[in-house]
Amino acid sequence: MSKKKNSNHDYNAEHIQVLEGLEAVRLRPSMYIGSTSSRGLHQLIFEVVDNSIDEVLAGYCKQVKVQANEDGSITVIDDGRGIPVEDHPQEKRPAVEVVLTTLHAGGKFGSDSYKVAGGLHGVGVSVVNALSKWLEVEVYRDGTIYSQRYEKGQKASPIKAAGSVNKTGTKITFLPDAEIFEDIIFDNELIVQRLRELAFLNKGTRIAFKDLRSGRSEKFKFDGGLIEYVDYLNQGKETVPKKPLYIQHSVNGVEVELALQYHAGYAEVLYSYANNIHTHEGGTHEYGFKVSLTRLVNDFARKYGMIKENQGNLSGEDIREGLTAVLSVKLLDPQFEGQTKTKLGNSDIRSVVDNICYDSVEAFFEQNPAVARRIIEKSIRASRAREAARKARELTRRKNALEISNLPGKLADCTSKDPADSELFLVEGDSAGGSAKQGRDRHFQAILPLRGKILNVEKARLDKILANEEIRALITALGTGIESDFDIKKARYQKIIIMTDADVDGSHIRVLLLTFFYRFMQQLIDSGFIYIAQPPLYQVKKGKKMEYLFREEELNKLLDEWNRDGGISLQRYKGLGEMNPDQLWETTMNPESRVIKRVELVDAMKADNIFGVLMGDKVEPRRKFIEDNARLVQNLDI
Ligand code: 0RA
Repeated sequence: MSKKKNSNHDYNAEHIQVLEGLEAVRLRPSMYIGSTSSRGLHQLIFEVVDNSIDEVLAGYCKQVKVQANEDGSITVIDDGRGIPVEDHPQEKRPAVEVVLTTLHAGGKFGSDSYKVAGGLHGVGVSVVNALSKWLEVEVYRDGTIYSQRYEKGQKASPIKAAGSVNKTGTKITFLPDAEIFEDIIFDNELIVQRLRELAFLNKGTRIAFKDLRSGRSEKFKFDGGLIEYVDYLNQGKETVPKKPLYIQHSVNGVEVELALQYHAGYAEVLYSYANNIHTHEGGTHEYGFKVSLTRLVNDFARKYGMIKENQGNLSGEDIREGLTAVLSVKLLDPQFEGQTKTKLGNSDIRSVVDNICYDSVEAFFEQNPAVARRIIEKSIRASRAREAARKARELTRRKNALEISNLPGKLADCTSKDPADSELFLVEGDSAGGSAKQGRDRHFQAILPLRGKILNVEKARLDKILANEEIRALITALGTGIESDFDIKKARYQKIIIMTDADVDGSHIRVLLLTFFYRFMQQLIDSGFIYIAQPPLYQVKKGKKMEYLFREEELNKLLDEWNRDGGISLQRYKGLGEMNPDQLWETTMNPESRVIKRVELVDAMKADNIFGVLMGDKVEPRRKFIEDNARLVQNLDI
């Protein structure tokens, strides 16, 4: 406001508007990038990358490089046309300045290529500029290198020619402003995941990442695009058809791309995108795809006589059991709706996608009747299993209602009835279960021993899973119900602690349990209720001194400190059962002294892939994965 008063003296009117624009961004950053947490911080990179991808979509850019620099800044380089440097006709100053200092300026250059518009996305590089301590731009255009520097969104140097060059493109380097963001440390994993996704979605584009500090470097280029995306998601699984079915088709300026493939498991994985934005909440394109697939499979099932006239249709859910599909649409004016602005709203897209998908998948079914039959058979089996599961569930529910206490016999429950301070330990084996029961604080700690390997839930269907005794005991103990009946408010414990041996069997049972939670009770993970206990690996004694150690490195360090020669006694715990109840309490269960790790789901896509590899049908990739990532599984970076 005060600046407006001075406008006659210091600035021309246009200039003030610009200043106010970027100041508004600094004042309320969350309005432009969603938040000032890690998510918002990464949004800065993706914002710049999106601009480069716009150049890809316009057909002028083949590669994008992202580099994390030693000083914490980020560089994004592309080989697009380069941001124009000529004077902007209305603003009468270099266009690159307008782009970097005016909100939503990107769209002003009126092109009819696909661009992301509105909402959180596509707010423009000016927002990145406003929220950076400094930003430097280099433009390669007309054989010349132009460069300019900004500080907190404001021009710090005029644009100047700095030599000649025989390429075109844009290089933007920025350091996020620590006054704005809670933390300005980037997470390479998040960056790499988004870049990989963009490479899948924009086939043939080279997208690279390099971290100059850690030396990590990744290069992506997928000529198969969505086909390779589905291959990646179905890695390690038996699939039908062998190669994903792929469709690419444009109608009235809308480009539709789809890749799909069934796998032998039961999970449905459907990712949809509009202009490279992951539409988590679905929308018209996803709906169009779903209704077309349901109609088509039913049409063929009737044509082949696989469902009879007097039988009802297969449901969409049944038809999508075991389906992995990625749908990507590109359109001129995407409308993003929904709570997180990730639902495509354009109503005309529904029938466009419906028609394209129906016709193309129909043609595929005509040419591959054996595949069509297998898909229909799978859907029919899913439908029967769903009916069986419904009955089984109903039975469990009725039983619950009738019997006052239906808690499993081997559960040693806690006395507290307040879920917020109740803990449930899932313990491998009866002997460790016995020690845990004796060692625990029965006031708030419950113990459920789980015998042997529980069922492989990735490979089994819900009806079979519900028939498994261990799983039923677990579900009843938790009190939440399962899948569609799941209700987090009914959870009897808000800490569920998986306590297994630190060996291969232990890590297997842990992965099985996590897969189970992930598939059927994901909210428990999302709510942060799932934990992993960390039992010690060694006990070392010397005279009156005694230490528990959790890692081999700690052991070596301590042995050096205590002087390896005489008087040291070392016990290596091979299993929980080797600890007596007091030791188990002290090292692993006592909230005062224990370490437990909370399980977090960083990225659903990655988790899906990892669970697929671990739990899928092919043995080889699973074994390799466990061998390669023994630590990862142990640390649960998933
Ligand atoms: C405005 C207009 C044009 C391109 C760009 C901006 C542009 C922005 C960024 C940001 C990162 N990389 C970028 N590449 C291009 C169109 C250029 C023309 O018409 O020549």
